[in-house]
Amino acid sequence: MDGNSPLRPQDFPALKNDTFLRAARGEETEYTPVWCMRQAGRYLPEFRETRAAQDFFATCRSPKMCCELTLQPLRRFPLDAAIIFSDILVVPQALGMEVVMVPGKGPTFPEPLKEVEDLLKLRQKVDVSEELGYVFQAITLTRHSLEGKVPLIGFSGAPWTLMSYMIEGGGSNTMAKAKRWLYRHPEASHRLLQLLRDVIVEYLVGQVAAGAQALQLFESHAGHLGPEQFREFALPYIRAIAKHVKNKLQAEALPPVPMIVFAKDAHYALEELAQAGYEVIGLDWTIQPQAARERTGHRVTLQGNLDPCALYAPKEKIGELVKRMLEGFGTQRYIANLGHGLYPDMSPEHVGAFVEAVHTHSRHLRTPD
Ligand code: 1CP
Repeated sequence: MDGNSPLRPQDFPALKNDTFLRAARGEETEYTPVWCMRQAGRYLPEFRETRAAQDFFATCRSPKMCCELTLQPLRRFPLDAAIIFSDILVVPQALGMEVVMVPGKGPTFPEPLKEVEDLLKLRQKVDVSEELGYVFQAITLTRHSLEGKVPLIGFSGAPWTLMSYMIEGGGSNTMAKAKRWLYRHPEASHRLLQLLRDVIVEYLVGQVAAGAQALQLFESHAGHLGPEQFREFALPYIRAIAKHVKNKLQAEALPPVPMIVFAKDAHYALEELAQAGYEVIGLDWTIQPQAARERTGHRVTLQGNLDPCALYAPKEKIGELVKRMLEGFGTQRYIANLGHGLYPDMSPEHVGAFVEAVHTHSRHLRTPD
């Protein structure tokens, strides 16, 4: 194998557009970088075609397919970052749980955790390279295939969000089963959260070793916790993940990468999140840009937060909403995004209008005539 093998995490092509990374690190940018959560997704006809008739998790296990799906939105839109196509639920699979994609229902665990004793069924020591090596290979292949166009973001679910899926067995409106554990079995809950934390740390470090240039931690179910439970069952793990990932990257002589935390609906904890060791705080659309800025100071870069449903609006309206959002966040220490992922019925054309509006208005705001 020569040094440029697409499956070797070395000799990557030089990065041509580092706007996203500079904004993440708090450096000045000449325009506002933009990417979209779920930019590789079912709203793209080419995504539906590639995914057709294939099992979702089989797709996740194919580095070639993950690479192709990651690149698809970049062929259409001048996005400033790519995010590796995968899913947060590959981590519970690595712990030994079965997760299947049920058409029309979503990801489902046939045997969710019911009793505290069920924790013993989980692998207590996970060989992350063995269980999740396919994600690392997908990252390496994609980083080579990107040809340095934009940086590649790696990601993981955060411990509480993964715990909630492992107990609920799938999506849930109330999270009642998972929250029941927090109230009735706090010690066992902490044991599970610690197990997840340790696997996530190794998983994220492995992603950087494979070629990821930034990392995002998804605490998508933060809003189901109130401030007290967030402080007890989510925040300490979010903090520990940033600290341990950074320490390990340094110890293993890997490049330091910016880390993003997206704790959906956790604006009650914004001040604490701003001090949790992340360079970037991802925001959902329920908080006003100015308020988020005031509450986080200038310690962190903010990312977000247009209501994804705003993309149903006519294109001119999208432009107006983007302009207002950019004015609210200001020109620096900011990465534009939606406040959550794109939905399958959204129009690619409107996604394009969103991306273009960010680039146009953000340049205009810097040099008003
Ligand atoms: O068949 C399909 O294509 C299913 C749709 C789909 C897609 C496109 C799922 C199932 N996962 C994904 C990819 C995915 N998931 C990415 C790819 C990269 C990109 O953003 O372009 C990412 C980052 C995720 C992360 C993810 N998966 C999250 C965190 C983000 C969020 O939405 O809050 C969560 C909660 C999941 C679980 C999941 N996977 C899939 C679905 C439908 C769900 C939600 C299930 C539920 O709660 O009901």
